[in-house]
Amino acid sequence: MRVVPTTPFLDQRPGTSGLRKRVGVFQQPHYLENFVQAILDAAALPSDATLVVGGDGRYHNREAIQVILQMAAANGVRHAIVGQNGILSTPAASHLIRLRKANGGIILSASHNPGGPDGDFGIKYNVANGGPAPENVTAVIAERAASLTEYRIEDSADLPIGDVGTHQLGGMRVEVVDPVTDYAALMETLFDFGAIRQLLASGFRMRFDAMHAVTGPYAREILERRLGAPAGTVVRAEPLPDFGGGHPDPNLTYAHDLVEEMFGANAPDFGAASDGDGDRNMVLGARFFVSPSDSLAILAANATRVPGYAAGLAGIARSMPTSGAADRVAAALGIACFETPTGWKFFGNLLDAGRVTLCGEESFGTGSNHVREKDGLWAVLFWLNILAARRESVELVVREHWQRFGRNYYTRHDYEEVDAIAARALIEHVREQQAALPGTTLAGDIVQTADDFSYLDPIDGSVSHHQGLRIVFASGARIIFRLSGTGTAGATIRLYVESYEPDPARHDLDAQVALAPYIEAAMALSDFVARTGRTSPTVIT
Ligand code: VG1
Ligand code: CO
Repeated sequence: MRVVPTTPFLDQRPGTSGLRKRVGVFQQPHYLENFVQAILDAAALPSDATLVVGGDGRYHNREAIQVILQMAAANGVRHAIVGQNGILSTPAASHLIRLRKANGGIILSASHNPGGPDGDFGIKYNVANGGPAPENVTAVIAERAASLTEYRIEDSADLPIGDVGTHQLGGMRVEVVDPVTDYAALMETLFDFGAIRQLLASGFRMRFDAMHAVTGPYAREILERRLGAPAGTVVRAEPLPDFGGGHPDPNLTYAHDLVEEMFGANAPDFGAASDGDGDRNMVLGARFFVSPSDSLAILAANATRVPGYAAGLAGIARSMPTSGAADRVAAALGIACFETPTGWKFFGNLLDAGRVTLCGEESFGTGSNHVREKDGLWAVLFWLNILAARRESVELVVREHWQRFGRNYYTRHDYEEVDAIAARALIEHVREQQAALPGTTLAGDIVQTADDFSYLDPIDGSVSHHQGLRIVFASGARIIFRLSGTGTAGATIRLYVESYEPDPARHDLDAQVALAPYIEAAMALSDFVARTGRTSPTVIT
C-alpha cells in the first residue's frame, strides 16, 4: 500500500449527477485518485464493506476501474463486486448494490454526454439504498476533495476483469460478475414476459437503439433472447468507448436514425432508445413521439395492468420541470404526487419511505421502487407490457390518455455551451423581474406566482434552494428557466414550457405551435437573444 501526496482540486464538486469533466481533466495526474479518495473518506464505510463498481464502458472506463479497485483495497474495503469488463448500467449497478446488500457503489459515467478521448468522463457515488448520494454526502465529498493532501493506493498489476470469477487484491476480494444476469432476472419479476413474448410474436415490430452505449448487451439478452424479438431488433448494440462518435442522448435530435425510421414509411410499431449509462428512455410509436412527461403519467394510469404494480401505486413523484400530467393521474387515483428538484437523488427518500412507487423526469427518465435510479429498459418493458395488455397502438394509448385527463402540452428548449457568465446574468435578469410578475399578463395569460423553486424534503427535513425559476399562470401553464448541472463546457440553459388543454378537439396541435405564445414571452422576458446571441435552441424536446 502506498500513500501518495496530492494537491486538492477545487473543481471537484458533484453536479446534478456526479462529477463530470472532459476526459483530459480526469487524465491529469492525481485527479481521479483525489476524487476517489474523497468519496471513500466521505462514505465512511464499515470495516467489512462491500462496494459495487462499474461503468458505461466509455473511454477511460477500463483504466479508471483498475485505479478505483486499487484504492478501495488500500482503504480497507473487504469485497468489491465489478461488472465484467467494467460494464454496469446505472440501474443494474443500483440493483446490485441492493441485491448484494453492498455499502455503496462507484459508477463511472457521464451519462448522455459524448465520450471518447475528447469527450466527457464522469464518476458518481451511490449509497447503500442503491441511489445517488444525497446532497449532504456530495457536499462532504466536495469538501474532502478540496482539502485532501494524500490518497492511498495498493500497488498491484491490473486485474483481469474480462473474466467472470474471483480475484484477490491486497486484503480485498474482487468478484467479477456478469453485468446482465441479475438485472434481467429482476425484470422478469416485474413484467409479464409471456404476454410480451406473444405480442412480439404477433407481427408487432419494434426497434431498440442502444446508441453504442451500455444498454446493448442488456437489450439483446432481454428483448431478443428472453422475449424472442427477432435478431437485429436491437441496433447499435455494441458498447463502444466513443459511442461510435455519437451523442448517446435519446432525444429527437441525437437519436436521429431511430427517429427517421419511426417517422418513415413502413415504420415499426414501437421504437425506443436509451442513453450512455442506460437510465434514460425515449419511446416512440409509428410516426408518434411520446413526451417523457406524458410517459410517466401513462405508466401510472396503466400500472395495474403490469404484474409488478398490480397492487397499485403508493404515490408518484416528478421533478419540478416535469409537466403536471402525472399530477392529474395521481388525483384520479387518489394518491399523492410529490414535486422534487431535478435529479434522481431527490426521489430516494420518498422511495425508501414507501411514499411513492413511480418517479419521473421530463428528461427521458422514468423509474420505480424496483431500484433507486431511473431505468431505461425498465420503462421500455413497462410500455411493452401495457401494449401487450391493451393491444392498441402507442398513439392510441396516448390519445386516449389525453381524452381522459386532458393534454399537457410540453416542450424543453436546451441552449448548450452558452457563455457561462451570460447564462448566469440571464437567470439573474429573470429573477429580478419575478416579484413584479404576479397579476400581470404574459402570453395572454395572467401570471399567478413567480418564484425560485425550493424543496423541503418531507422525510429528512432538508431544504434545497435555487432549483429553477418558475412562472406559473392562472391557466396552469408554466415557464421555467434552469441552468443544467451536468454540462462540462460553458453553461446549458434549459427553458421548460407547459400549458394545459382539456378539450380533446384541441389535442392535435404541434407542441411548438400550441406553446408558441409562452415561448415568445419567455424569450422576451429574459432578453434571450441579446444576452446569449442565440436565436434557436440546440435541442428541442
Ligand atoms: C439532466 C436532466 C435531469 C437528470 C440529469 C441526470 O440534468 O435534466 O433531469 O436527472 O441530467 O441524468 P441537468 O442538470 O443537466 O438538467 V443522466 O441520464 O445524465 O445521469
Ligand atoms: Co443517464
